[in-house]
Amino acid sequence: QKFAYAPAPESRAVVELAPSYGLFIDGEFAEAADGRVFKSVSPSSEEVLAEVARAGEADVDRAVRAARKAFTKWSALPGAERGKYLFRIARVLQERARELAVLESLDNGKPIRETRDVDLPLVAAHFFYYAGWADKLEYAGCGPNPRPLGVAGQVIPWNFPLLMLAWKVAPALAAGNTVVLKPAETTPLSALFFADVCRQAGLPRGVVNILTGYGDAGAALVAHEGVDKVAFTGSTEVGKAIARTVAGSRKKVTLELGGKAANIVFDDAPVDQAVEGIVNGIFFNQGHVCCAGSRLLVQESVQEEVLDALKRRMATLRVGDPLDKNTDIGAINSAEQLARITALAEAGEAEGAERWAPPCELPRSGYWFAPTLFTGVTQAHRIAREEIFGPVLSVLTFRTPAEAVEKANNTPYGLSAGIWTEKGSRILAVASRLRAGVVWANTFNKFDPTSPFGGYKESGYGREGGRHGLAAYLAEPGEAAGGRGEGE
Ligand code: TXE
Repeated sequence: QKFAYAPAPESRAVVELAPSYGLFIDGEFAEAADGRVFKSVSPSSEEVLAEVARAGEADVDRAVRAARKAFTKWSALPGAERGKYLFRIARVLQERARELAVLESLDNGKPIRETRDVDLPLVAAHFFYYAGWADKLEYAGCGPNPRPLGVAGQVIPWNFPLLMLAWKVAPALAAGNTVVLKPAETTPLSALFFADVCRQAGLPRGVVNILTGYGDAGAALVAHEGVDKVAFTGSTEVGKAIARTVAGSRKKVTLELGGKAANIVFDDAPVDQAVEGIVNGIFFNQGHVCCAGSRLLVQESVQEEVLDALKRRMATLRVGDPLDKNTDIGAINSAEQLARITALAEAGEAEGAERWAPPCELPRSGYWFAPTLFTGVTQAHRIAREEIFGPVLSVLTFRTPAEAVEKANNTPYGLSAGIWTEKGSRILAVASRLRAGVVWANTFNKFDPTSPFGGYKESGYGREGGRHGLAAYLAEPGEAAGGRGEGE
């Protein structure tokens, strides 16, 4: 039974985990060529959930070949037929939503309330949305005879494992590409369950291939000469390395990298509403969010009122078991990430900022970090400049809208920002001067498959979601032929 995988009966919310899982190549689960494996650990309990095959170069090659072979038929299908497969995948995802939500919470550490109410509904929504595009590609903005690019090599992070997969797989397939995807090493399981969803939906073999493994497998995938399009979400450092790898090749690339978003609260904002937005902005998903509102810029005149209300609200946040429906903040995804957050928080203190956290008892086993606030932060502090990617908020103040804009833009990143004010004119004036791909007004962390998402500056380039996300998987008008198929 080593690589057999038995899906849990649809009617049950529990996840049945096999002791080990294989790579998903050409419609089959298979061992890595060199037999290597690694363990996926639950960050909330440190228990080993399963052993997973670790892909190497030979497996990357095998998966890319399978995807190339499948491309010939897949890209030649009428769009409406491809759309039907995507609709079927979306339906199966909905049917198995509870099982997948539990699995994601176990493997990632995020609260079940989020996987159940945010991740899984959005995952299905992306497949429904792009299913509808599959027979309307001529409206994607790439000319009257849209053509897919070929094989997409996709590398995703661990913060929204299934959602990042959906952002990448759904538009790729709708546009007629085939896919080789590598999930992050700390969260490999939901991508493998997704492989099973594809089988259940009858997706032809080789159209989606999943390679679990580490950064070396990701590097081999993006470098493989059979890959036509690279899509990456992860750290800015790895994004830059990938950009260097593909430079000068025919490969198209989109990169969605780090962020250090400003959440700007003006003195006329309703305080309670703004506080909810601040809390959602930085504590949603333990702050493991590229667009997290990790810098609070609050107007000096209301600083005290806002911080008092924020501290009261933070004291009500429940940290603990991700499978408890009352949990607000789950586990930090890995020991490495916990070490990064801890080191940056210590740097905040060492550099003279004032640290505050509500009293909260953290579980004994697993990786945990209390919701934390730093005041007295200046722009010189590391915690104001570097992405922490954890439940840590740095508070800065401003006097005028111009100063707010200047501080918000004073970062190498440019992914997102938030504005809290009653004045519509101020929203428009400030938003148009913020160098951020997404600007939310009187809300935060709102996602929708119809909206393009992506950054400026060191937050990467290209857009995912909406029509723009589809165009990223189509050849430009007049461009030479897209990917070639291989053999039958
Ligand atoms: O990211 P990596 P890590 C930020 C966040 C976090 C930091 C480090 O600040 O603290 O990055 O996280 C694969 N070629 N973000 O180390 O290494 C890797 O296996 C190809 C922000 O986890 O970038 C995984 O699948 N692929 C971010 C994926 O890249 C490589 C989300 C991301 O891992 C590779 C995650 C290589 N050379 C972290 N090396 C966001 N934008 O949301 C690694 N990988």
